[in-house]
Amino acid sequence: MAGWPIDPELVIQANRQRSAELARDYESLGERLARRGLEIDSITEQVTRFAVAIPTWGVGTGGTRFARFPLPGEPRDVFEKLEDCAVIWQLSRATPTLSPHFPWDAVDEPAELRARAAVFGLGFDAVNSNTFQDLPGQAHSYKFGSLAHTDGFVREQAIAHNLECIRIGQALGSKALTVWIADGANFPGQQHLTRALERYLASMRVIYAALPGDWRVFIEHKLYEPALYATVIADWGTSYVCARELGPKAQCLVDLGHHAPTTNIEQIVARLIGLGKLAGFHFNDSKYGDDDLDSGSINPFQIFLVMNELVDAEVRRAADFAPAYMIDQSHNVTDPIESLIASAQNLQRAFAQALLVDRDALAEQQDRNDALLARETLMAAFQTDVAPILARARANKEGAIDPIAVYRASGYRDRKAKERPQELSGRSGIV
Ligand SMILES: [Mn+2]
Repeated sequence: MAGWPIDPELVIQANRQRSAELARDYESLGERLARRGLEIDSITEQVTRFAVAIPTWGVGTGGTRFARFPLPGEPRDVFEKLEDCAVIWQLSRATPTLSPHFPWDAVDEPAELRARAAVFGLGFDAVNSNTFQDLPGQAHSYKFGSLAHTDGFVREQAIAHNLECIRIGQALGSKALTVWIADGANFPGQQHLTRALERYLASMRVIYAALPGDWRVFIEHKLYEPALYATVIADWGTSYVCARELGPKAQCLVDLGHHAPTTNIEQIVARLIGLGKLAGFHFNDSKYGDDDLDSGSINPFQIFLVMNELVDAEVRRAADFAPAYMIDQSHNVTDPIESLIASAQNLQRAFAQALLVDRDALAEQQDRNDALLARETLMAAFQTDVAPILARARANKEGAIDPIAVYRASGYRDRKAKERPQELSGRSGIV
C-alpha cells in the first residue's frame, strides 16, 4: 500500500533474509501438528484473521503515580497517534482498528480522521468516553463522580458527553461505546452504596436509549482506583446485573487488570459467554494489581486459558458471542510501538495455541473425570511453539516476519523525534 509509514522495501528485504529459515521451521512444525491430526495451513489461516484494536492513548508513554518519562517523538495529537498505529498495523498485521478516546482525541472533523485512517486500511473500534477528569472550562467537576454523582447537573453533563461520543463514533464508523467510570468512594460512609448504583443505572438508561440500532454499549468494571474504598462498578457481577437491567445491547467488558489477585478470570469469561453478555476485552498483564503491563509478559498461561474459553465458544457457536478485543496497557519503560507489536503477537500466540487444543479429547476426558489427562491436553497446546505460524501469518499479509527488528532498523522513532518536538505534558492515560 502506498503511504505506509515504513518503507515496504525494508520489510521485503528483511523477510527475504528470514524466509528460508521460516520455511524450514514451518515445515517441521507442520509435520508435528499433522501427527496430532492438525493441518497447519488451516491454523495459520485462522490466525491471519485474528484482530485486536489499539487504543489511541497506548502509543503515548504511560506513567505511574510517581512520574512519566516521555519518549522522543511521542505523538502529540490523534493524527500522529494514527501514524504510530499504522506502523503497528503495517508490521504486525494483527491490529486493523483503533479505539479512540474522547476528549483526548477530539477533532473538528471526525470524517477527516476516518478518511486519514482509511488510507492505511485502518478502521475504528469502540469509542471510549472520559468522565473521570475535568477539562478547562467544564461547568461541573467530576471530583466526586460522574454518572453516579449525587448532583443531577453533573450526571447530565456526563450523560451529554457520552451522547456526544456516540455521535463522533457514528462519524468514525464505530459500533460501540465503552463506558468506564471512576465513580466510587475513598472512605466508608462517604457514599450510599445502593443509591450510587441506582443513580448510575438511571444515567446509563438515558445513554442506552440513545444507542443506534446496530450499536452496543460496553460496561467496564474495575475493582479499585481512583476510588480506593469502593468503586460503583467493582466487579463482573455488578457489571452483569447492570447489563441485564439495561437490555440486549449492553454487555460486560473484561479488563484483565481490573480484578483482585488470584481471581479466576477465565471462569468469569466462561460465565459471561454462557450468559450472552461478554462484550470483549481490554488485554494487559499484571504481577500485583492493575499494573497495565504488556499482554503476555507476566502470565502468558492466563491469556491462553482465556483464549481457550473464547475459541471454545467460537467452535460451539455460542449465542450473542461477538467479542471486541483491545489492548489496554501503560508503557512506562519501553517504546510503546514495540510494546504494542509484542503484545499483539502474544495475544495472537495464545489464540493460536488455543486453536491447537484437542477439544474432542478434552470433552471425553472431562466426562470421564480424568483430571490428569484433561490438564495434559491443555498443556500440549500451550507448550507448542507456534512462532512459525505467527510469522507465516504476518508474511502472508506482507507484514514483517520479525516486526521489532524491522521497526528498529527503520529509524522511525529517530525520524519522529525530529519531526515532533516534545511537549511538556503529553496527553495519555489508561482506563
Ligand atoms: Mn480498560
